[in-house]
Amino acid sequence: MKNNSHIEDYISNGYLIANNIISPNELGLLKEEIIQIAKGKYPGKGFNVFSDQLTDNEILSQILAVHQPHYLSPVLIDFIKQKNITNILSKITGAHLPFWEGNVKCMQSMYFVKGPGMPGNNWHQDEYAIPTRDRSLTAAWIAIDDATLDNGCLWVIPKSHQKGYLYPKHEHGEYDDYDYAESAYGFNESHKIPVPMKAGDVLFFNGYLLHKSEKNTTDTFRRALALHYMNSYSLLPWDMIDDDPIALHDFRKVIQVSGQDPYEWKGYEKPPREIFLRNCKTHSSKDDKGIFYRDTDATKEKY
Ligand SMILES: O=C(O)CCC(=O)C(=O)O
Repeated sequence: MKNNSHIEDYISNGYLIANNIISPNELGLLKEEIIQIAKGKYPGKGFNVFSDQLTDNEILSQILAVHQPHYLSPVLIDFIKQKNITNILSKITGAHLPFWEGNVKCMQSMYFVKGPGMPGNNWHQDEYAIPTRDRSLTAAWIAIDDATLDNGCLWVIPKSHQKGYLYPKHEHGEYDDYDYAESAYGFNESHKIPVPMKAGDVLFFNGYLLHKSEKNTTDTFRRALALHYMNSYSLLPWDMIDDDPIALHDFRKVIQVSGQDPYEWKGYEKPPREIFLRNCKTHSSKDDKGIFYRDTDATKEKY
């Protein structure tokens, strides 16, 4: 990657696949690291929930996803800065913006383990949760295993990001197939396409692009690492505390990965030494989100 026509395609379609840019060795590190994290390798809060008696597969079978694993794991931080990924991000993240110079920062990681029978995520747009000010939110979704129609690969609706419209969300009621998260509605699904991928491929997509994944109906894992990035010039009003003026709020638990951070002078916030586990299979109640909370009241309040 990536010549100008790839960049034009990304701006127009809202997604781009880069084949084979993560090596088997790197994938092996990722597979091992999630087991180590789950077994409590790193001091911190959030993962003392599995018995020592369980096998690796028994532990992994209980995890749908781990949020912000890079808050604890240096291996995950290395992936956030992986050069093949950041080179592409430096060309596409703000390619729709005038005067953009390739500056990119990362604010989120999510490690999907998604074992046998684990549900998909219904239609959504990532900007709904992570609001950039310039529509620059960009996911890099790394296939750690082959992602297939049967094990729950992603689906996208090409060009659905174009207008920058955030669709409303509601409870979808299909809890045998999708997790608890509300689904977007009010659009035409007829142009949806599946995005099967080989292990080592990376799907990049814009934060307004409608996408979903399906349930894993196989007996193996469908692991993937989703990393989220944005233009460093945009403030990020995310994870706010109550009396913060929204116009100035700027989430600073970020990692600069390309170019200069124009707001470097603000400094960076150290993330908490904690990660969040999503273990939901199927849910009938919106309140039962299947998240193991860590023990402190602070986290219960926040999440
Ligand atoms: O990996 C999945 O199953 C869902 C990922 C997703 O929707 C996302 O990263 O926004």
